[in-house]
Amino acid sequence: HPVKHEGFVPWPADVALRYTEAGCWRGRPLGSSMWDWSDAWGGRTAVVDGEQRLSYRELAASADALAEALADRGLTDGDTVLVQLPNCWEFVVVTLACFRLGVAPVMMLPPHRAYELASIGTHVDAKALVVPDEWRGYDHQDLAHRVAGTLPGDPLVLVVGDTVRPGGVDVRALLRPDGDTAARRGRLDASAPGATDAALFLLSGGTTGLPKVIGRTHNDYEYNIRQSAAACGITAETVYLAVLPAGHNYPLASPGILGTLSAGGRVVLLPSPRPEAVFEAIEREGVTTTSAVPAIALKWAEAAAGCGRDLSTLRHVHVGGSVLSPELAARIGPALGCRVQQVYGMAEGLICYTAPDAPDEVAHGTQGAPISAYDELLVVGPDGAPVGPGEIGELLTRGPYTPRGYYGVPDQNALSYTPDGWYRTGDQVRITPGGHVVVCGRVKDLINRGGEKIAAGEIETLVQEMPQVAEVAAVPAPDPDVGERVCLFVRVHEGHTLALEDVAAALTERGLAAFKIPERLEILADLPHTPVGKPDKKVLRNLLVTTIVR
Ligand code: J2J
Repeated sequence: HPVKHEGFVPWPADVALRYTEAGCWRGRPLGSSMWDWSDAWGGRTAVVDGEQRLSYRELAASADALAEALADRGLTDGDTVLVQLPNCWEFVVVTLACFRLGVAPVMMLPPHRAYELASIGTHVDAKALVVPDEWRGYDHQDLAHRVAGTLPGDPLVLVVGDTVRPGGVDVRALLRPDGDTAARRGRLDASAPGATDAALFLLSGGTTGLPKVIGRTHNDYEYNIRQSAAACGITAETVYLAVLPAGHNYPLASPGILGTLSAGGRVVLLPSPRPEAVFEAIEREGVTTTSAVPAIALKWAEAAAGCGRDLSTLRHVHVGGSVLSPELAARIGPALGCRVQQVYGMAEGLICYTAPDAPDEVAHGTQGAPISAYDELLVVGPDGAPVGPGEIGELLTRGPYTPRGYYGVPDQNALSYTPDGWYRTGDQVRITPGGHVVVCGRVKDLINRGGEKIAAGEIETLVQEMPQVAEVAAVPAPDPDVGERVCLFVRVHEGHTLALEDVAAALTERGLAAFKIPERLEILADLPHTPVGKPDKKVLRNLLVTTIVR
C-alpha cells in the first residue's frame, strides 16, 4: 500500500527496513490487532463506562459494525475524520472502527471550538466530524454542523448521544453488532489498510499559529503501544483508569487505553479527574493503574486522606506531561498508597518511563528512560553540537515511533526536524549516568497549562487582530495550581485601552478553546525586544517571576 495521506512524511526506506527487520514494525494494521485481542481475551471485560461494559468480543464486533456502516456512508481508506468525544465507551469503538477502515481519526479535544475544528478540519480535509450531542452544557451538534458547513466536501456529522438531530448520523445506531459478525470480519480484513499508512493523527502542542498534526502509522503506533505496555508491566490483571482526555497520546497509548487493551486488561473510562469521582471509580472497579498530569496527581494526593474510599488496589500512578519536582513526586505515592511512575512523552513520538519498581531517586528525580532500544537521543547545545555527558541541552530524537515530520507543513518541518530526520523536542534535558532523562526546561515557545499545550504564536496571531493591539507577546506565568497560565504582554495603540475581558471576549468570539484564553494581561508602554526585533520573552518571563508578581 502506498501512503495515502498526501503530506505525510515517511521514514527513509533503509530506516524503515531496519525497523521491520528488528521486529519493531510488524506490518499489520491496528484493526487486526483489535481482533488479535478479541481472539486472545474474548469474554473478558475490555471497556467499562459507568453501567456500560463491553467484552473484547463485543468491542471488536461493535467496531466492525460501525466500520462497515461508515463505509456504506462513503468513508474509505485514506480519509480523515475529526473525533471530538469525551472519555466514553463510544470513543474506543469509533477509534477502532476508524483503524479498521484505514480512516484516520484526528484526535480533537472536547474543549475545542470552531476555530480549532475548522482550521484542523481544513488542514486534513476531514470527511466527517464525530461529536457528542452535548457536553458540559455545550451543544456540540450545533458546533459540528456549523463547522461542517465551512469545510469543503460536505463532511458527515456523526453524533454520539440520545438526541441526534436531523442531518446528523446516530453513531449508537450503527455500532450494534447485529448480523453475521464473522462474515463482516472477513470482508473488513479483505480491505484492510496498509501498516505504513497513517492510522491516526494526533495534535501537536505546537509553537506556531499553524495547525500541526502528527500522522502516526499502524506500524509505529502498534510498536509504541506494545513497548509502553511492556515498560509499565501492563498485564491481563491491569485495570486502567482513563481520566485525562482520551484523545491525548498519553492516556490513549502511553500505555493508556490501547496499551491496556493490548495486554488483555480492563479500561475504565471517566470523563473527569475530580478526586471524588476518581476515588469512587478506583474502589468500584479495583483500578490498579492510572495516569495523570502533575497538577491532577497532586490534587488526588491532597484529597486521598479520609476520602472514605478503598484505594488499596491502586499500584501505579503514571505522572507526566509537565514538570514535576522531586519533592512533589515524593508526596504522591505515600498519599495514594502506590508507586509513582514518571512519564516524559510527546505526541511526536518518544516516550520515557521510570520503571514500575524503580528506586525512589529514579522515580522521583528523573522522567525515565526510552521504551525502545532503537530510540536515539541526542542532547545538543545552542550551536547544534552535542554537549558533554550529563550536560544540559536541547533534546533531539529519532526512532521507530517518532515520525519524520508533521503532516503537510514542509516549511515548519524544516524548523522542527533536522535534515537528518531528528525531531527537535524543544525540551532542555540532561541524561543521567543511568540513562534516565531529566527535563530541565524548554526552549520552545509554548505555555504548558496543566499538561495542555498552548502555542504562544496561535494566541498572539489572534490577539494581534484586535484593533486596540499594537504589539503582543504570550508568555507562561508561573502558577502553583496548573504550573503555567497564559499571560499576555500588550502595547496598545495610542488612545486605546484593553482589559483582560476584552481579550477573552474577542478570542471566544473567534471560536478558540477556553483553556487557551489568556488569564493575565499586562499593558506595557513598550515591549522589550531582542536584537532581531522580536519581543524578548526571556525578559518578559523574568518580569513575571520578579517585579510584577504580587
Ligand atoms: C516535563 N515536561 C514534560 C514531563 C511531557 C506521555 C506523557 C506525556 C505526553 C505529552 C505524551 C513531561 N516533564 N514528564 O504525549 O505519550 C512536555 C514536554 C514535551 C511535551 C509533549 C505521552 N512530559 N512534557 O505531554 O505532545 O515539553 O505529550 O515535549 O502533549 O510535554 O507534549 P504532548
